[in-house]
Amino acid sequence: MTAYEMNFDGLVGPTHNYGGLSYGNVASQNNSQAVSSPKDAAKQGLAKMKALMEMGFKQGVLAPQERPDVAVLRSLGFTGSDAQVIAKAAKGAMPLLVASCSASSMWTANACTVSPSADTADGRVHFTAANLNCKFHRSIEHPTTSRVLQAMFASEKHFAHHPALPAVSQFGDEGAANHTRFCKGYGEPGVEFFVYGRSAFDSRYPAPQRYPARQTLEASQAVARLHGLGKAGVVFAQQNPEVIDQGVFHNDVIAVGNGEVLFYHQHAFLETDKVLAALSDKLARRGGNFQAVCVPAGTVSVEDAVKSYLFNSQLLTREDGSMLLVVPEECRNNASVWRYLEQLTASNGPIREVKVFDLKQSMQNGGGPACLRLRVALKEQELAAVNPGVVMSPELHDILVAWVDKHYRDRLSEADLADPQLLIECRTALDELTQILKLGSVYPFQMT
Ligand code: SUG
Repeated sequence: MTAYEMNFDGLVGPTHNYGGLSYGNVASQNNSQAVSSPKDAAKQGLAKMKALMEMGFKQGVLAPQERPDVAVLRSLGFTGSDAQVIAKAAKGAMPLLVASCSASSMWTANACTVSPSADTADGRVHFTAANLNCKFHRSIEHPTTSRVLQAMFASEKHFAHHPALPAVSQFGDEGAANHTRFCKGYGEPGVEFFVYGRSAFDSRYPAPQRYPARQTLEASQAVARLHGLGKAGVVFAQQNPEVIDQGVFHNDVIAVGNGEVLFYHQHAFLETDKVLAALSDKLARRGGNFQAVCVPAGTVSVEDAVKSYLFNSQLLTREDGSMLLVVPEECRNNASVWRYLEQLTASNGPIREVKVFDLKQSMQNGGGPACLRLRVALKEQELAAVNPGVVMSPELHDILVAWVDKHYRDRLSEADLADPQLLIECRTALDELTQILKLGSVYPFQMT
């Protein structure tokens, strides 16, 4: 049976800015208050989508959210017209306005966790929206995320949608950023790998000291239950708390998997040998031959991994079965990382090619190639049931570039977020976008 992995990249929204909102995410903290370019950010993302589409990979696009989120500001007690709500927040509580403007939904690896139909009890593709409740600016994403996902994957015959888990820290869930799937073929039953940072209820699990662990074991277990994943097809592993304290706020900053391959840093996990043995054993029972590609700390330090985002890469299977690694330009600018990559692709291992992309606007907020995409493994009939409006094509790419040129600002500073005109610009742009992507009404301003 033919099946594919399709990547749905987040289209960067018109309010992309550097709010310094993510404590524990080094890039977000370091670039706080820098002037952003929403236009460049969106175009950098679209260029990656186009390049991967042209290489023959299935590519889709996930729409951004309505920002500023005036409804959230109202829920916090700001009143009056939309313009007054924004003005009052700007005057009395700038951090809340900044949070309500974040374009963070661009990192669609955090939109939800996806389990392909070959793994689930009812044979449908399951989606659980991530509550992202560790950060206020991200915790407000899931209601719109759920509506957008429903509009993209509407067929109840093929797709099942679950709302976000209860929004408390015990069930902190960051979606696919802490989830990888191993399989022999995308349409065959695989092994789903859930990586958590701490346990909410069991103090035997060591927690990081400095930065928050966003994902809990209990959230990962709940998602596995909701998706109807059998024990044989699931492995849970704890992230090494020491790397969280060095800026690895999601597992996809230190490991990436695809097919039968796990590409990871030596210090990524706790009890690594046990984790690898479980993955290898369970994948073998599914007919797969697990391959682990470990990057030793002596070759690439955790600090260099975080700076370069070596592991926040897309690992993609080419037609000949070998793999391509899509990395951000920061990898080429890091001597030890680039040396390593040259050796890696020259060796006899599964990863044979590296492609470099300029994603600087997203990278400065801690989002690399892997953050920007949501992977959905689909069988032929499921692919046919995806809303065709969100499937990337040369025409759609050109339409979206023109749409960005028409609506996006070249520069955005914190002070600009208080401009009531920005809200009008965003709503105008998004109204047009829902028509381009054939999503129907998914934004709060379209539903009143
Ligand atoms: O949640 N940055 C995001 C980056 C998410 C990256 N995603 C994955 N690793 N999958 C975050 O920390 C920064 C926003 C700001 O500071 O303006 C931010 O939200």
